Amino acid sequence: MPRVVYSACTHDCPDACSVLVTVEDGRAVRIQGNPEHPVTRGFLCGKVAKYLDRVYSPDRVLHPLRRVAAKGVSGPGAFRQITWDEALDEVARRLKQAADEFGPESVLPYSYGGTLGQIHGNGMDRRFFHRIGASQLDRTICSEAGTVGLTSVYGARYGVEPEDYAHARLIIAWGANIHGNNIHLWPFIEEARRKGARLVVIDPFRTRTAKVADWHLAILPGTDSALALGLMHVIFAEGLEDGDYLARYSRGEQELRAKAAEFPPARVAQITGLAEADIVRLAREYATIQPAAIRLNYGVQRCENGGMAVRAICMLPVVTGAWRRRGGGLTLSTSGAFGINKQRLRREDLMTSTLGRPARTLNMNQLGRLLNDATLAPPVKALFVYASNPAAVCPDHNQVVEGLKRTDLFTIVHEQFLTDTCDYADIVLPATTFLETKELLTSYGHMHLQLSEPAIAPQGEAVSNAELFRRVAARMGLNDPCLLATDDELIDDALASGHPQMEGITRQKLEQAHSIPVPVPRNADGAFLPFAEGFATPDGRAALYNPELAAEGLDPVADFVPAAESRHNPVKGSFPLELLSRKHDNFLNSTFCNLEGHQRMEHRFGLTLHPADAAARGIKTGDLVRVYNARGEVNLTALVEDSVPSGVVAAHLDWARLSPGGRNINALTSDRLTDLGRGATFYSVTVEVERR
Ligand SMILES: Nc1nc2c(c(=O)[nH]1)N[C@H]1C(S)=C(S)[C@@H](COP(=O)(O)OP(=O)(O)OC[C@H]3O[C@@H](n4cnc5c(=O)[nH]c(N)nc54)[C@H](O)[C@@H]3O)O[C@H]1N2
Ligand SMILES: Nc1nc2c(c(=O)[nH]1)N[C@H]1C(S)=C(S)[C@@H](COP(=O)(O)OP(=O)(O)OC[C@H]3O[C@@H](n4cnc5c(=O)[nH]c(N)nc54)[C@H](O)[C@@H]3O)O[C@H]1N2
Ligand SMILES: [Mo]
Repeated sequence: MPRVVYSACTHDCPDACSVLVTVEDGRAVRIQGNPEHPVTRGFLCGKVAKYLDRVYSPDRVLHPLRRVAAKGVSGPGAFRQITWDEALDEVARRLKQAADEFGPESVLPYSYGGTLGQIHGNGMDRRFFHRIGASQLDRTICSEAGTVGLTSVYGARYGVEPEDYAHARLIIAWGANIHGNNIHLWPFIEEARRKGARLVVIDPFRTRTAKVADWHLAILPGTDSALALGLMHVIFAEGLEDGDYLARYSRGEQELRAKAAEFPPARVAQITGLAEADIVRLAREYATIQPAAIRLNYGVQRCENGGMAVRAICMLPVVTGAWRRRGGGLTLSTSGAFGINKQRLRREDLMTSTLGRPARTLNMNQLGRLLNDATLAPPVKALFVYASNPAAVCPDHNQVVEGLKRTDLFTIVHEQFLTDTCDYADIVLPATTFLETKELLTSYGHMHLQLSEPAIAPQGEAVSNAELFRRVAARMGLNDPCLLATDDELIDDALASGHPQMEGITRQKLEQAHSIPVPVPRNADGAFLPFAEGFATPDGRAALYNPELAAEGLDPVADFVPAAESRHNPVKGSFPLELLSRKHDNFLNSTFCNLEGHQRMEHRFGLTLHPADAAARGIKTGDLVRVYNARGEVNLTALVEDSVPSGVVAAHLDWARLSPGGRNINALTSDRLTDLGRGATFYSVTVEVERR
């Protein structure tokens, strides 16, 4: 008899879908979006709708493997199958050896978005590395600039819930590719549009979302802080602000007024590449059409000045009082709404048991630099990669590869497939998919906590992340009870926070209900208006002026500071074209790039150029082009279109091994960090292009 299992997609996406898996004789035969889930609403994205192809792919890694070829040699022939016993012996021995010879901080964990589950991405793995005293990884490749920007104004990391977009009359998708990256928000936007709402997209690239919007503003990359300050300039100049809201719930209004005064529309037009009249019109519409919701996504903060840009954008709904109304305000992330007990899950306190102090922290965006740095003390001697594919996703790819090739570096990769990173692994260990594990899942795009049940048994000899670190810990002779905890015990630890937003939520209840909305305070209409009457800062006011920023040498209000590499700052080492190294709509960062069904949905290895830039270089659609800067070069095929502004080119992330010449777009990106949050700067890159 077929049975239906309640699962949840743990991939790195704001939608965190509730997934129904039909299982027959131990095999998953059907996957669908849960029709009863308030955000999933019965459909899956194009990537996960085909997920069974991934789970049952003949290319899955199903057994432990040991490298037999030189590092850099790829494919199954590069490895020999070994037993788990042999693999664990070698891993335990090499980790101990590194710790004995160079100190425990010579071990570096490297993980990110393979799974967003609390148990497998944020639990036993962290306990293990804390216990052995390994270096800490600064996990800032994705969202940290935005997180710091957002919380520097509001004091918390939540906002308008997706269901409430149906109530908005004006929606701005700001650096947010909703159709590609956040498709489950779309039905709520469409509901609002059926009732007359307008959708404005602010994105240098004409995305699928921009194509179907009412208005697309193709802003130049890295200039959003100027636009936000310019909009506030017009709003203040025309008296369209909500003075009562500002007086009650903000601090620093006068300083903001003074800063906004420096950004008249003419100056903003010159910086952003937008028409002066459009800036004025957008400001008027934004201030007068209420409720107005801004879906700010992470695109903006992948620029070097992205922290400040997020900060400035977050001030807009404070100035207009948009937060007062249902469907008004802003969403960057909802993850702060979940009261998970992170300390109890991760056990940072364990670090002191080996080291007597917290371990050093190394930034994941600078992996290449770190691996090649002869002065780093101690050097990284053992790299343990899981739920990430740094040889594809990390900036400054050539440096990363150079470092991964080091013969004195012992690299372990826990994976589902032989990825780019496995090309440099000494040991590859087989990992389960989300269909094979129990998991507790929050979301950064909605406010429903989910418990995902395993639908099928682990395939081959694959193990979950938690099981992997239980096994490695045991083999190293570590017998702390917290390293033996079962998945259920980890879930209980995560839920036992005493946080009001976890009130009454237990594992048993989640096992029954599968998905539970976090119990935030709601008004008589059932609406959650997070900042209608103040903010989550210590004084309850939005920090339009934040003195902590001054201490870091930044403008305590906000400012436009051009990126080191940009048209606004043509310093030595800059190239004439700004590159957007974007994500594919039908892959998820580097996940799915190797699957044929997913490949068929994408136009790969293209470089989009504006007709003016193409003509100046004698390039037409279909030409092979060399794209280069001081860090590297890639070979792509030109696509001449006006879907980017002149002076901007765009390409997509893919596997390096599958890319022409074996190098992907990150051969061009830099490991420079953002103004706030030490984040990655994938969208602050300059290049030159020539016909090959
Ligand atoms: N299909 C699909 N879905 C995904 C992912 C994926 O790879 N594919 N990745 C997942 C992950 S890890 C994340 S973090 C989220 C991210 O989701 P998003 O935050 O939407 O992230 P991005 O696609 O990086 O950027 C969004 C848009 O910002 C634009 N942009 C770039 N520079 C600027 C700028 O300076 N100003 C403005 N205004 N816009 C700019 C880009 O062109 C892009 O269209 O999506 C998740 N969902
Ligand atoms: N040029 C450029 N580079 C980018 C970006 C960009 O927009 N442009 N986006 C950046 C962003 S926003 C992010 S978040 C990062 C993402 O970078 P990563 O976190 O590395 O994400 P993925 O590329 O999805 O790779 C995740 C890997 O984890 C594996 N995996 C999945 N589930 C599990 C599991 O349960 N256990 C284990 N052990 N492995 C698992 C998958 O097979 C996959 O190979 O990439 C960044 N890199
Ligand atoms: Mo991300």
